[in-house]
Amino acid sequence: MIDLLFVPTANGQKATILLEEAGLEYTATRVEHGVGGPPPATLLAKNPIGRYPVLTESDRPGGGEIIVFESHAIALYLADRTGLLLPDDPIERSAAHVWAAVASTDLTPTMATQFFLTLRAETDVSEAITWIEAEAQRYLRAINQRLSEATYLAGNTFSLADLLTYPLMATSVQRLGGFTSYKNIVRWFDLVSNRPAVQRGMARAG
Ligand SMILES: N[C@@H](CCC(=O)N[C@@H](CS)C(=O)NCC(=O)O)C(=O)O
Repeated sequence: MIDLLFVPTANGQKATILLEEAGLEYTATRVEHGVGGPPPATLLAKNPIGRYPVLTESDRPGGGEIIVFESHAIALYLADRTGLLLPDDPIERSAAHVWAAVASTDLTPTMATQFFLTLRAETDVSEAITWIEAEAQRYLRAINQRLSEATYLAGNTFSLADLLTYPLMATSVQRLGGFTSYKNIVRWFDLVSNRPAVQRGMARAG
């Protein structure tokens, strides 16, 4: 049995659309997390960093409980578990890993920092905002260029790279303005938006 703890943010949406695309049965518990509040002990017992989403799989055939946190690790766990979400072709598979990493280690932290600087910071951080928004545009330009040469981020095959990127485009990136100028991202965004599993996952964590 798979249970997901999530907050309704892009990271939570990544986990729910991954689970929907993986076609696995799961329960999902939405947590209302106060800004800056201390993580509850029950969360820290599963994820010492104290962040959501967290996936727990219990009642496994081999026994024991598996706990996975970090949305990127959740994606890889579900790919291993199902044989889905990663292309078989080695060139596309390596591209899927590259663009999934761009989403997880570059664009996501950049957008999280932009969120804090623009919506939470209480002192003048305009220089830092200019810098972080230029960084975000740098990643968007690269993703837009990638999608000028391929249907999906991995190539011809839809993969976990698309799933880890999509919620960022649906939510965080919209804060920057100018989204529609990235024509290839918009074309890809519409394609991914039409997938029923993506729609279910977004609704579940919306
Ligand atoms: N790198 C983590 C980031 C997770 C993350 O930032 N989660 C946020 C919600 S989007 C959270 O739990 N924030 C609560 C906190 O930091 O106390 C992942 O990809 O799962």
